[in-house]
Amino acid sequence: MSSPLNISSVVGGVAVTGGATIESRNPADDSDLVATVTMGDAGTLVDAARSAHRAQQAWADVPAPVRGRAIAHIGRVVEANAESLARLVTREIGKPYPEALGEVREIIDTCDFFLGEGRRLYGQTVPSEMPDKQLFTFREPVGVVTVITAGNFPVAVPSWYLVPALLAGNTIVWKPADYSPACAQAMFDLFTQGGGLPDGVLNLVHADGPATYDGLERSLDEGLINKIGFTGSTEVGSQIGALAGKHLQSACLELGGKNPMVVAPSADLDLAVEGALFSGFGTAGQRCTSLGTVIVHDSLHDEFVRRFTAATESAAVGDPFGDVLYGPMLAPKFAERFEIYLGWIEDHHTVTGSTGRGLIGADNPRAGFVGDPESGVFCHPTIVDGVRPEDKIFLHETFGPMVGVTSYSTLDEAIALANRPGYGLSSSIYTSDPADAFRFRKGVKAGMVSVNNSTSGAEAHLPFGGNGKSGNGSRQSGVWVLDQFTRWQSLNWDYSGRLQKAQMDVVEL
Ligand code: UN1
Repeated sequence: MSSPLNISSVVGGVAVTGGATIESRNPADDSDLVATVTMGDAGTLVDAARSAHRAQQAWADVPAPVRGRAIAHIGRVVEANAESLARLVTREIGKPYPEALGEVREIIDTCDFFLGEGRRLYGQTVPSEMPDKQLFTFREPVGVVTVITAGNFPVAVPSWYLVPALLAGNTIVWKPADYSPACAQAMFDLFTQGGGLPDGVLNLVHADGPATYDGLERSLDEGLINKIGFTGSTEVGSQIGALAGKHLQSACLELGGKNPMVVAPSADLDLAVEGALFSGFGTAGQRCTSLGTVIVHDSLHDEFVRRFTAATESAAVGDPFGDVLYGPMLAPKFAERFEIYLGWIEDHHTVTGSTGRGLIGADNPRAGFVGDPESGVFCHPTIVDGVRPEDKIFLHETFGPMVGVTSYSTLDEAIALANRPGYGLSSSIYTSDPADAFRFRKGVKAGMVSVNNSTSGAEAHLPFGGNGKSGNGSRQSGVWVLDQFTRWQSLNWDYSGRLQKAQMDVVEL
């Protein structure tokens, strides 16, 4: 057990001391204090936005390829510290160590991708409708970006915002989740290590939800913020989107999911079970891409449920540094919420997949358990068969280790079921029939579709994002995210030496 860290907000390169403190504890072992955090308030957020605002022009004036070099440097620093960062992720939020290492890999991949983008921040040359005139487009940074992130991916998902936003010449106020402050501090230290980023370019603010909302509103009123990047719940996302819209600024929203997996008649059943296990229960079901409901063809339903239950019952849950399918919930509040979701299970449902529901405790032990369930927040994996389209469990995200199962007879019916909850983040189909796969891709209203792979585990250079209740259509990752962090400026250059009027001085053929 390492000694606890003392951390606070960092504004303009200076630590902000004084104020209420909170603790961050290891969710697998409550006696392990990870960090004590001095919390900021709305004023801290406004100060950070002012600091970012002051630093923005100078950062935008740094040539984009040089900003790309700063990103390359960050990638190298993260790579050199990958294991210690991953260990901290596992310790602070309980994500199994191999997954945490994968998460750190995702930061490095993101840096690798964007370092080259510094030399490719292309605009266009565009023909004019008039002679002796040339048109151009340029990508300009939006200005100051406020980034508010969840703690289930406490380092990878922030990098999806931070890396491209910095590369494009923006400055940042980052408000991480209150249950992963140490991961945020470590990430901040790695990003600013070596002086690649001048003070004020990246600011870190620890604040609770109400203070954040208040600080955002005040910053928007002062005209300090030009974009909000938010990953979190659909409810909060819609409030953030409304706040940004009221001030004529936009938000990039990455929200919840109720991600469906269709198992078609020609599916490889073992592969489908493996995919369901990984995306249903990996990260204790606490990914936005986690599997919500398996929609399995009538002909395979019973066999699928039998194999899925058997695989789930033999998977270990426990110490996230051990060989487990998943560890504890991210923080106690997620276990409390999971108890509420368990309350949604109705009489007509059949519950399998674990030796009990809800929290794992000493009086309710589970085969394969390798941690101490008494000192951490661990939940049983729960398969709920027989869910119906009108059930709460079918319609709403249950951020935890719970997977619903229902059945279908025609592909159109499966697609309608997949779309019914109104989210639209990730989805998958298991089939060996290409026609099924293409029809599903076209019919499902999700931003991401997998064929013969699970709903989780998107690669870092494809567009990531959702529709409906999963977001406002914005996409992260790859070149597409640059549309979030830049705005197009057009240039109209007339070298004719006379006033040429568009739409009026028409050149006839
Ligand atoms: C999230 O849960 O917010 O595709 C992101 C995945 C991960 C990212 C999940 N690469 O499952």
